[in-house]
Amino acid sequence: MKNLKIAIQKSGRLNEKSVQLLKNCGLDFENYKSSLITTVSNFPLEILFLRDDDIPGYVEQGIADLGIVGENVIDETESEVNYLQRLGFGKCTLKLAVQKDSDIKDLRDLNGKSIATSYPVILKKFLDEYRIEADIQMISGSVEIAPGLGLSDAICDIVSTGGTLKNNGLKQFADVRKSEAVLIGRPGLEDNEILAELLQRIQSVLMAKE
Ligand code: PRT
Ligand code: ZN
Repeated sequence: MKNLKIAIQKSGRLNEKSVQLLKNCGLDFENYKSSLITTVSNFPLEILFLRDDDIPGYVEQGIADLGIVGENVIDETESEVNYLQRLGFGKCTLKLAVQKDSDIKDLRDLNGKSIATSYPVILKKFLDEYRIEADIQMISGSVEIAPGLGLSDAICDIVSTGGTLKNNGLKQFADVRKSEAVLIGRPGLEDNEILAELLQRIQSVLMAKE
């Protein structure tokens, strides 16, 4: 049977835990930071190391069979992939936040205001659902400094401990979406035997942790 390919984050918040999960499944592989693809020596699997933003697209197109990525990235890229397993790490919440002394107290107060975010697709859907018309300012990083610089009235960004919001004089006021790392599969992979074996191992690792 042909090797499967799994895409995981090359570096960043999900890299280490993704690698650890695969190692805990008994998979033996070299984890050289410089190589973008590695072959597992004792299981029919290759590992691709990618930017997290690219993972859902690779899986949707079938270039990778599987991927480990945050649900927030899947939603933002609107990729058609199959959710196979929640993985219990990379937990965070996409939240709306404003400056501590802001007049914005609830969702309706966002009408006519500007919101900086790296998640314009998710934010637009959320605002539409609540019939709020706000101006979405797309920025790709350091979103938390936007209100202080006068670029926006509010932000929509990922929060885990809340420390970054606090350090930038911001307070959260609404949750947009919770997220964690998940295993995704390409369409059409459902009956694959290698996947079945890998899933069983992943589930045993997750159960042992509980
Ligand atoms: O290079 P690449 O594109 O692969 O990585 P990236 O920089 O886009 O993503 P990365 O590594 O920062 O995050 C990968 C995934 O981890 C995200 O898509 C989320 O699913 C998940 N995750 C979990 C987080 C956080 N926690 C998190 N705290 N992603 C980002 N953050 C950032 C957030 O943007 C904010 O700036 O951390 C800051 C807030 O953290 P606290 O603890 O101060 O609240
Ligand atoms: Zn990214």
